[in-house]
Amino acid sequence: MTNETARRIVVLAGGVGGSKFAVGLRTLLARSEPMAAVTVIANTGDDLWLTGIRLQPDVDSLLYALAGVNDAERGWGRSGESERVSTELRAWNAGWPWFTLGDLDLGTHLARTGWLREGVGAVEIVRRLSARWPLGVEILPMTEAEVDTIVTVRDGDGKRTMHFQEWWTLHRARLEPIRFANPGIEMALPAPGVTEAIARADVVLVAPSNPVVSVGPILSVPGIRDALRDTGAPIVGISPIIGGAVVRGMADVCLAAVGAECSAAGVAAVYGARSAGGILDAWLVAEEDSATLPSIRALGIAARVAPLWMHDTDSSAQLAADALALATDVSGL
Ligand code: FO1
Repeated sequence: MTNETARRIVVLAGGVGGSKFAVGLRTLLARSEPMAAVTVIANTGDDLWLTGIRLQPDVDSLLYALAGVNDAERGWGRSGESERVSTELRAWNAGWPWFTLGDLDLGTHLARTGWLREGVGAVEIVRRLSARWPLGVEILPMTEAEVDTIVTVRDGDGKRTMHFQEWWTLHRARLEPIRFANPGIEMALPAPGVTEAIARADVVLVAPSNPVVSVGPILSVPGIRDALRDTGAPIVGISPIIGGAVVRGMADVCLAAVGAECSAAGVAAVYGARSAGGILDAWLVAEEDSATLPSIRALGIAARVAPLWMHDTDSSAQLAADALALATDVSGL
């Protein structure tokens, strides 16, 4: 297999589910297709400014997980973390007392913020951060523009808006979301390399991330949907809903806010069939959701059952193998 014929695989991903999937895909390819190249297009809607520094949570989750330095229990931040600075910030009443900035994690944010102030773009910043470890996967932010997700919640008989991170980390998504928006995203451009990666991909995979607040923002960047529509690559997604329930996080309340059913079929409908103006050619659902196969196929999306639980790297690698196998089948190769 020469480099020209080596497969190029693009993954659309959010934070935690995306990270596990990316690690599993890398593990699979290291065994079966070492020349394949993987580009993960990361959601940046979770990003925020806090005490003057810029955070990119989903990018950092992917970075840390692929580097093997992530805190797997918490699902975010660095392993072996300490919180001396965060304790001081609370003492100064600076930032958000409910939002922990670990000391090692702050190193990432300070490096990123310093480079941003020098005029360095997000793609180059992620490249510099990635260069520290042999990730074996390229991480690309979906855009270099700042398009933070803002949530409108019901507040009594009124409404209130807040940054996604306040809604998620302080309120734990308990405030009923009415709308998610990424102000300014309509003016944003795909980050350099994003549409090119999609155009020349042999396979595009949609990781089992939150379809509304993680994959949603990626699809909202002007130009990315068009690139997905036009690519010759089969596009295969993995349901983030197993047995009719979310695996973790708050996808259920997010789906309700956009009027979608919290099910494997409901998420497939949110993405839509590529043949009907959506993005999916095929969709992997868990055995527990095999009853939804006919309704997914009725949307014009090929559908197949596979084990979706990513308990460890082997099960994540097997999921990646099942997704690639489905991609091969739908592309008729
Ligand atoms: N999540 C929490 O639940 N509590 C926190 O204090 C927290 C801090 C934090 C700091 C940096 C970072 O990159 C992520 C952090 N997260 C925290 C997780 C974050 O909310 C998630 O990674 C995603 O943005 C939501 O999926």
